[in-house]
Amino acid sequence: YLLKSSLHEIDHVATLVRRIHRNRSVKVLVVDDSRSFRAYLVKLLELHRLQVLQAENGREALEIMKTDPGVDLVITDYNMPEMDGLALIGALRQRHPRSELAIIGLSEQGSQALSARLLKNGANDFITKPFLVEEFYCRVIQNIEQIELVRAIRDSSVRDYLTKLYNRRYFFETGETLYAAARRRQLALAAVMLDIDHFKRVNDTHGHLAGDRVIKQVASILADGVRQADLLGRYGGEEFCILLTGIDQTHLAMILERLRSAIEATRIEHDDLALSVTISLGATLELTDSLQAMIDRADACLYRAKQGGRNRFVI
Ligand code: GH3
Ligand code: MG
Ligand code: MG
Ligand code: MG
Repeated sequence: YLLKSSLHEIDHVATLVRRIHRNRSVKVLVVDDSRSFRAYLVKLLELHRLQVLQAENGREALEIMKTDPGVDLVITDYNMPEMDGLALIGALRQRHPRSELAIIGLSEQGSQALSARLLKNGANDFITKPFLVEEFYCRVIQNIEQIELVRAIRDSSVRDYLTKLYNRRYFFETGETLYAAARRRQLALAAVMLDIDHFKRVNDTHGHLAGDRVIKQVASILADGVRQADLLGRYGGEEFCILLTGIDQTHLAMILERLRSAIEATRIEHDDLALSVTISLGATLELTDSLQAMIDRADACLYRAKQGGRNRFVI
């Protein structure tokens, strides 16, 4: 019976891990001064294809966290030289809120006071050594799932469901900050509006699903075509907006042309068809009275690009 139940447990763990992996790879940092125990933890985690980093004390762990922003979960021992688990957890929580990083503290058996202190210092959970493998997996997975859930909720409030780009509300919220900084520090800022050409034809000829597919594909090409620092959003239906910082006229023209030609060159597969579309773009570098005024100006340029024959940009 015991064997059966533990096999069932491992199956359950595999299902949970698969669910997490669907989204992306999960990164775990293991912190323990005992090399052999660390190796054991790493093996358990890697068995389920979790990506694992290691540190042998708190100080080393903090260094890794500074250089690698992608860690989802830290599992830390308490008793370590240089910097112990409590100090590490305290330091980590200065920079990484519970909504972004899960921390599990490891404590020795019979030290309930320590477990409480780990939690009080900011750990989400603790595991008492020695532990059952099933318990270890369950706690690890539950903590990762919680982080993923918070991320999903946050994403759904700022991202557009179809394209996963930022929605209009988030674009303006964050855009206002970029705009204010550009005004204050006299930095260059470009506002771009773009719209898919004759998009109604796609819907009318191939149906709404094909239309959705096209919008998604265009969004993904745009996302690949802008820098990490640029702000790209879905403005509405088949219209997108971009804010680019620290850019001059020549560079802006280059980027707009690159986006235009990338979309023109793409064949979008839908059923047995290979669809192609073009976009028109309008942009301005003038820091007018407000972000909305800049967008309006870019929109006026977009209108001229449409009037001029589409599949082009106007600055
Ligand atoms: P133009 O070159 O002048 O932009 O022509 P157009 O046909 O693209 O004109 P318009 O911008 O007026 O049409 C946009 C159409 O996009 C109208 C609307 O039905 C469709 N649309 C808006 N949002 C979505 C969406 O999420 N999915 C799909 N499939 N269609 C959408
Ligand atoms: Mg130790
Ligand atoms: Mg439109
Ligand atoms: Mg259009």
